[in-house]
Amino acid sequence: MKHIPLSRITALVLSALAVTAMAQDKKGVTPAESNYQAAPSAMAGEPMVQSINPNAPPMTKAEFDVARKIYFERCAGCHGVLRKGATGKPLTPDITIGKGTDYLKVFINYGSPAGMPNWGTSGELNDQEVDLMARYVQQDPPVPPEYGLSDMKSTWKVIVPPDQRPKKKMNNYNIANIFSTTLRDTGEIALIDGDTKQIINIIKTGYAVHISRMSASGRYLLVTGRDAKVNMIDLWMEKPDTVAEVRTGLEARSVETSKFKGFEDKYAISGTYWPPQFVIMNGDTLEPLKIVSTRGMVVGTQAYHPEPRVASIVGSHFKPEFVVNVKETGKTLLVDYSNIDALKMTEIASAPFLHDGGLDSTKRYFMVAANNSNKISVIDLKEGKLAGLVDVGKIPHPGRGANFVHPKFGPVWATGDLGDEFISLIGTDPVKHKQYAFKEVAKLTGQGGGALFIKSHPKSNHLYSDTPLNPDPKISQSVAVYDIKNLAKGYTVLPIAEWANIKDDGAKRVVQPEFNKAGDEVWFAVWSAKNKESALVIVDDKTLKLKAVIKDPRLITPTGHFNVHNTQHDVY
Ligand code: DHE
Repeated sequence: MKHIPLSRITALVLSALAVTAMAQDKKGVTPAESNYQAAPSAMAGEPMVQSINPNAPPMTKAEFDVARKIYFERCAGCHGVLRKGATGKPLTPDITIGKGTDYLKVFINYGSPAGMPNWGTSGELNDQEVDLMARYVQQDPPVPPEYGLSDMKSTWKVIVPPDQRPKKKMNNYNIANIFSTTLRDTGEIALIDGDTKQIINIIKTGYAVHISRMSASGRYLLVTGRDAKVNMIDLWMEKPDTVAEVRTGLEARSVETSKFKGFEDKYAISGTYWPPQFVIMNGDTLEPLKIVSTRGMVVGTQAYHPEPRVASIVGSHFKPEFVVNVKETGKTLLVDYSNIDALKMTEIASAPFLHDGGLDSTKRYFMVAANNSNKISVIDLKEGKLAGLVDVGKIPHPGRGANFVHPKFGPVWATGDLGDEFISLIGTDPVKHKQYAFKEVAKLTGQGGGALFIKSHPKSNHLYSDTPLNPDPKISQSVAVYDIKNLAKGYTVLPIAEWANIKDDGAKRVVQPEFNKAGDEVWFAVWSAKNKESALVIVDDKTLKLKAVIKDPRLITPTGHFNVHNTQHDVY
């Protein structure tokens, strides 16, 4: 064993103690929040060539492969595929070799106040694995393969060609009120009839399925997995099912369709984390047509970033444009799809780590969280420019956010925060409420940090905020509801998980409020591990009383849910 001088051991112990003390002090960043970013990457199983740095401690091929798998399962979400740093610090050999194996082991063991989880002391990694990872991050990062048109085409399947699909709706479902529920760990979605609360179909989708979006006509549902597999589901079929599918990369989070008048259902778009790019596809077959890389310069520093991931995408209602948000470079691309052979793009720079967001009530402004910059960027989709950059709380996480009319400030859009207990209200009406437009006009206090999604509806007087990542089960298993007409009154707590009446000891995290079409019911997922019971709980929006619980052994790890009408028309 290598001899370590006493002074070095003392320094390491002191640094470990300091890290532990600070980690205990820190408010808001919990292991759950850090782990949230570090969901297993679909690339953990991808073969990659072992890269050897002669100055790094040696590793066998077998060790390298185990460490690479752990890295993609736990670390890539924050530190990036190429370890250039994203929401986590860069971990390239020019930095890590100088720190040395012992120092790195302390950090991996104890975590850091900046949000690095304590992988060792939490028991997630054993001593051997901690040692392996400390040596691994000193090697040159292996580069996953690129994914071009021929790769996409080799996965592309049109299961039912457009001319063999129904010419009219072949079922009796009230399609506008169907919900698509993510069944995360089984890689499936459940289509649920919002009127009868019956499951219509369970459809196999991509790995760790992530979101659903609707085509402009309301006929096609598009679903993306984290492995970048996109499913196109035809809701007109007698039993709605997949009619086309394609894999657009190795890792993805977003999918959307063209919504501008004259282009309804013409195009779909998938944005990928790896490779860092987006692809425009044919709207009724998913044939990949045009791939655009997002590699480029970071706003501000203008330093090159090799893997700026594509985060949220929305279809503009004002122009034939996709609004593509590029996380690490902090740029929103307005991609004009009116002529994809002579593609025009407007690049709007705001702040790094653009993540999730939604439209204001007029659909003119896209409000997107620059999450680790603690800002909301406001993109004017009519003028094609930045309308505002608003300072909010710690790590804003709106989902698509919530629009409502505030008694004093007029139309506002709201976001909750992952890193603190506040909800920010931002004025969105530059015409009649100019003095409040694109400013944080008020902060509401919520149940605590760990908020992910917030929701309202034009027909509702309520604002709902979940807190599924809060460390306190009382808070992660309930939601806060505000009376929009009397926000000063504070919030009412609805014990959603308790209402689900689940007998076992699952995590029962309550996640994502979503309204039905009429705007008089709110749906929540009660999300437990895949070997525990989960449920959907439906609340009557007028009375705030329990209306229904949906349980079924097939509802495994439900997380997001998307109402057809509200998703199609961007109602939230
Ligand atoms: Fe999500 C939306 C990325 C973890 C549930 N998530 C999004 C979007 C992005 C994103 C970029 C916006 C898509 C859009 O609008 O086009 N999510 C990521 C991650 O990178 C992250 C942090 C870690 C990861 O490796 O995936 C992550 N997300 C999660 C979860 O753990 C959640 C809570 C449960 C799950 O199903 O995995 C989760 N994300 C969701 C949901 C939406 C979403 C439900 C859609 C919200 C909406 O209202 O539209």
